[in-house]
Amino acid sequence: MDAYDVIVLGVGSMGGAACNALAERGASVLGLETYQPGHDQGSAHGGSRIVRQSYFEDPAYVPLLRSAYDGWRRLEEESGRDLLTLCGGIYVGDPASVTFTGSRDAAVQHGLDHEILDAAQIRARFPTMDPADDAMAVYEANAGYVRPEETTIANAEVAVRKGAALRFGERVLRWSATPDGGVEVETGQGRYGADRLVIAPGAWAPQLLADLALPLSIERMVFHWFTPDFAAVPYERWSEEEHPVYIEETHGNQQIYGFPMTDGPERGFKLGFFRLGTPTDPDDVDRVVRDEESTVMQERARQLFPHLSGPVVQAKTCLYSVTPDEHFVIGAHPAYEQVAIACGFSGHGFKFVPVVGEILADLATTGSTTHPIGLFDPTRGVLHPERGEPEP
Ligand code: PYC
Repeated sequence: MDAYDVIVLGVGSMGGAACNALAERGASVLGLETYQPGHDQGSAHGGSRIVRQSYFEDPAYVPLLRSAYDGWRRLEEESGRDLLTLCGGIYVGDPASVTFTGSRDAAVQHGLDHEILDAAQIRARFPTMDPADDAMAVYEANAGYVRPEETTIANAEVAVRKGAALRFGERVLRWSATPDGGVEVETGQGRYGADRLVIAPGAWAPQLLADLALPLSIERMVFHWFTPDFAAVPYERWSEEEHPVYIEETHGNQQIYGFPMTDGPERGFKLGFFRLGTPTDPDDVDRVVRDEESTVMQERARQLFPHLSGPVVQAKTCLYSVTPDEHFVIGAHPAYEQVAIACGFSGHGFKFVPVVGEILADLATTGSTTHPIGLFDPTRGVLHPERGEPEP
């Protein structure tokens, strides 16, 4: 049986970054992945993912985001690929919304550059948008988007160049801890041994971490690309040269998010709902997007973008792995110290890819990390409702 320092299960976004970081440290690494790099069966496709630092989900994410930004630039240099575009980000909401107040509070607490805009200022600056009269926004120039497929391919290429062995098209059947404190992994093609294991399973966490019975909801999400009315607002105003990424939440309305046009006027203006996924089985996802789903999306989007009138250019499904508190799960496996796990990214994890790779490499090589990951503790009460702990 082949033996390695570390085996990584899942060479998608997080696992690929872990392979890269581990190989960088000189570990002998085997990465195992069911699909091919850049595939569209999981949570890392669709051309773009938001990056931002004024993080309304919790200011505790901000130090990780600073590290992630450094990591994005490093990965660009190492891979020679163009991954991160800082076109700005705007977070619009009514004055009491989490989107507005949380973004503002995170920016203030961490001294991040930002501007506060009211509805008239939003309209004047971004003529694609017509927000509610009481809307307020945080505008952050240091935000934008990253390219998910390119990222996953980049990490795989760089990891291999540094000596990692990556096996694609090989599904993991089971893993186990061995009596000597190592691990063993069985796939459809072979058995492998290692001192340490990293499990970065994406939407397949319920299978590969079945022993933990985490309360993860694997959800089918839909995103759409619509054609704007360029006669009303010209293409340039929708393009990444002038338009930021955005998140909007007004008066209890479900948050929407989206991107400027990144690849020319034909590709459409991409957007989606932040939540509103439907539970699914990652091996049996309904990939067909129905007209009704597009209509609901377009009607909601037009509350902010009245000129988003054109037809759907494209619609795609994607998978979220949602935890009850929407914070990630990263840390040592509660029963096996030689196993590090990362899952439950709840639809907002991609921007953290480089720093999660570093954290997983830390955990697999030293058993701890200096990055602040307390929020993601796999043993926290909300992930273990069987304990019946009171709500925090
Ligand atoms: O992380 O900004 C984000 C995001 C938008 C939609 C889902 N996640």
